[in-house]
Amino acid sequence: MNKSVVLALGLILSGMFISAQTFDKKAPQGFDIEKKEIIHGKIDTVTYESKTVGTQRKALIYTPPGFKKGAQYPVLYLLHGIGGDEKEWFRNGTPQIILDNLYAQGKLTPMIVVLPNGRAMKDDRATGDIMAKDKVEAFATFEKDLLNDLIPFIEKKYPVKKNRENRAIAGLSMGGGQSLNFGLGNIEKFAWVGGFSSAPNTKEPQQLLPNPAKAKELKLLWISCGDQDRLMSFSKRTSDYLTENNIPHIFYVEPGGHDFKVWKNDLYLFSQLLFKNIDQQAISAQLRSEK
Ligand code: FER
Repeated sequence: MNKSVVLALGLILSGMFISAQTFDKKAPQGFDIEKKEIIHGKIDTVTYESKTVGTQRKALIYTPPGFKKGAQYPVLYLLHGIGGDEKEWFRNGTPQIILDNLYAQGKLTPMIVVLPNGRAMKDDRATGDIMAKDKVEAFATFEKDLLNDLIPFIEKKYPVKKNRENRAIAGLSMGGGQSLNFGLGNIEKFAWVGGFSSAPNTKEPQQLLPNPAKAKELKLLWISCGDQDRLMSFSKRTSDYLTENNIPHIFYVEPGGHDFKVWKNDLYLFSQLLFKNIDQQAISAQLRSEK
């Protein structure tokens, strides 16, 4: 073998080794237990002016341990489900604990996480009939609020990197549908997209991605769902369409239903891939092979 073949083989093998070593399939015990002895990030509530809704709206912001105003961070927009609001992840998913623990192990690229209220209407509380037509429609309206009101606000108030390579969107259920709809509909704005147990608001594949080749510009397209979730078909049909069109993506079917046990595990896995040089195909193959 000549030298370049040896070098190429070496690179391929070491790449496989690294991805196999660093990518767990399931969060280890204690991943969501608060540890006193480590440095913690910080959660704040912010209020922004929404021209879309015509009100002041709230979002939570998690800044990472060791956050410095002088640095510049990538941003993850992390969206909630139909029964929630900007506090749903915080209350039920403790993302600040999961992420603090990952930072303590050096497993994350420092990022700011924005937890918005994805029900873009004047009364955006999760009260009354949460399935009412106007409330469900407000989850679609949030695309405008996010792009025209919230992102510009964050980019003015926080030291963040403002290009697509440094902007991610992910969410659970209705928020998963929003992430796929808004992320794939605005690939020039987002390079990292994740749908966790995406709900029926997920657009049909043809409508979601009329020009599938465009999705090759994504750094990460993550679709996950619990194997007991009755909403599986929305994730599966999306992944099938991507596969038919040779679009690199990760389709991760995990044990579980439609609940925070699954979504916390998704955040644990997904967050470690963000804003890094990753090989989706390799990770995907690994997830499939170790059933
Ligand atoms: C539906 C079933 C589930 C639906 C939405 C959901 C709008 C959302 C669930 C969630 O966000 O957890 O028929 O229709």
